[in-house]
Amino acid sequence: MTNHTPAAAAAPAAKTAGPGTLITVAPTGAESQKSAVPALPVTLDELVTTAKECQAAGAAVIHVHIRDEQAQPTLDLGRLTDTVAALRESTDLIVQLSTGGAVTDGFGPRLAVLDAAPDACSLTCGTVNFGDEVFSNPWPFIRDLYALTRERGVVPEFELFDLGHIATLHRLLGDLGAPHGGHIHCDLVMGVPGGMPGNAATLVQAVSALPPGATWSATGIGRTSVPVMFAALSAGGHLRVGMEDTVSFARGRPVTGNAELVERAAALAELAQRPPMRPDEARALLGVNGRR
Ligand code: KMH
Ligand code: ZN
Repeated sequence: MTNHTPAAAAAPAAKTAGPGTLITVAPTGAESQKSAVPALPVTLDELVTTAKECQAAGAAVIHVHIRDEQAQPTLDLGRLTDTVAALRESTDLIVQLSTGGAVTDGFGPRLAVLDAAPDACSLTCGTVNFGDEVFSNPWPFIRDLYALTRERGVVPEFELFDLGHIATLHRLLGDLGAPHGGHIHCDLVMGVPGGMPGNAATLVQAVSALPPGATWSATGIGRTSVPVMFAALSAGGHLRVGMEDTVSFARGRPVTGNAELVERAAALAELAQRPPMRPDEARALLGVNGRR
């Protein structure tokens, strides 16, 4: 007597260990003030120190916003270029510059971010209410930014704050073709007041609408950080964490530094049996070429 029952014959082949988890750290953002959040990295030294700690904790990508001498958000090209160089010098992380900037930044300076020649950049696929503000991303800007990423050989990460942004992503790919590197990677930014909510049902709906073959991370803003992490891991996604997205580690407990957010994400990824990817594995996944 064998155990080759019809049920056993129909069972899928055992899977080897699944792919790892890409962890992106977004350490600073443009919204929090240093005076209110002293642990926020705002100088180049603070950013590089955080970056090294986060790489050691399991991050493979760093999503970068920078600040000026007064710790205010800036898109100053000289500072951006120095930041890219310093992060490359001190870490193996994929350097992804924000092209979103702050809600007050104009389209010209946001396009000029690519002059700093990062490995990768964020590319938001639509306008969204952003608390009391508006994060403006009209179609002509999205199209021009995407065309520029292709021209400059910068790998875009498509930031999706709302389900409608996914329709724009399809339009972009249909009109202009595949991104540099050939791979589509998205980040679901959930829980922004004005964008899609940060919960499992919305995440599953968003993922089902993504282009075939796309990979994705998810980010839960504020108190949605932890539920979105669990939802993303259970649905096969990757993670973005950092003080851009949440400054509370738990209710009433401020974040002491970005590394503890990456450590928590890495621990959950280990529990999910999809350990953090190394930067070289992330480069292969995302189609990021060697250092220029
Ligand atoms: N600071 C937000 C207005 C991005 O980096 O591309 C936009 C943002 C998105 O953070
Ligand atoms: Zn950002």
